Amino acid sequence: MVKRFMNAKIKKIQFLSIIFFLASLIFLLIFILTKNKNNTSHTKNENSEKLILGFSQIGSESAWRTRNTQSIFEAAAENDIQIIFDDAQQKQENQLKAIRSFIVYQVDVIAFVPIVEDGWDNVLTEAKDAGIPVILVDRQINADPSLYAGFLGEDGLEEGRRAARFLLNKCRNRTGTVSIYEMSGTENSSVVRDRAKGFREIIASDPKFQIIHSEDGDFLRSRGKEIAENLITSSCRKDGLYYEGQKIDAVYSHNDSMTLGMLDSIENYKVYTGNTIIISVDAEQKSIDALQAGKLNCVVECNPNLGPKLMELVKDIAEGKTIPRVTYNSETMFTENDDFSTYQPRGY
Ligand code: GYE
Repeated sequence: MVKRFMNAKIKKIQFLSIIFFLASLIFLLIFILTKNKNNTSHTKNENSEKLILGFSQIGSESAWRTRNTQSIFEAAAENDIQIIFDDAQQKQENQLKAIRSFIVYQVDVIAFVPIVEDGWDNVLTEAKDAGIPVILVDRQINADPSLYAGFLGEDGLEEGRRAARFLLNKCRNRTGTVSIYEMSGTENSSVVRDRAKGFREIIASDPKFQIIHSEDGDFLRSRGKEIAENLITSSCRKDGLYYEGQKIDAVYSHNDSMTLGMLDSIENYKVYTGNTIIISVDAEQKSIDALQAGKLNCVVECNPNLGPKLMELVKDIAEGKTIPRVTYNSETMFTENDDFSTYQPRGY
């Protein structure tokens, strides 16, 4: 009796052991297959016909940026190029992560808008080691030039020069100092450095032009509004804009978003700025509307429509061609002296 009971017990343990072993084997097989599948999903399908572009955009801080992104997506679709897109939410660390993920995915080309000039050498070295060419879009960087194939974007220096030339011409008959207040964009970005440098290069020709203050508005409408509000509330004057008691004769704003924010506060506080020369950069529709309404004097264009040219460069690189180190987009300027009936809709 006891023997029979023991035999039954042993058989039951053996049966359970076999079940456990089979279950473990099945689990292991599922784990391996799933892991392999995940690994392959991180790398592109080698048979993929389409060119794959990894694109890291800095964010959506302005209408200009939004149009820039749209232009790139539209052009990619027209050229049958697949985009892997990342919005960095204005953080460089997110761009570094995105570029590394593009490398893992083995995209054909990487393009990105470097939010600031420094801190790109390591990740671009990784891209170079992976054999993936890189194109800088919109902004430039301080890095070994061999780490990227070329730059496509605006000539920020010339944009700054155009703004200054307009101001010099506007004030050519004015005697006495012309006090300039500058609202600059994102600190340490190449475009801010260039727009500031180009502007200063031209006004340096006449000592009556003095920049009395430069404030970082980070290209944001909210900051432009806040900067103007601080000027207005601290001066308690309604007959113009003042900085530390000094009348501001001209405002040089590095982008329309900040300019429009400044106009918001001017309107909210009902300040008279009819004698204040306001110069802005970008040329989004709202700033052109403000120019035509007499609220601005000059709008320097910075063309966000980089998509078509970028796709040409991507295809050239993918075919092993060398691309130009620098490719500028065509840009112009709009001023109070124009025949506004000739203006076309800006599209952003
Ligand atoms: O002027 C501004 C955007 O990098 C040229 O960034 C671009 C600038 C543009 O936020 O509106």
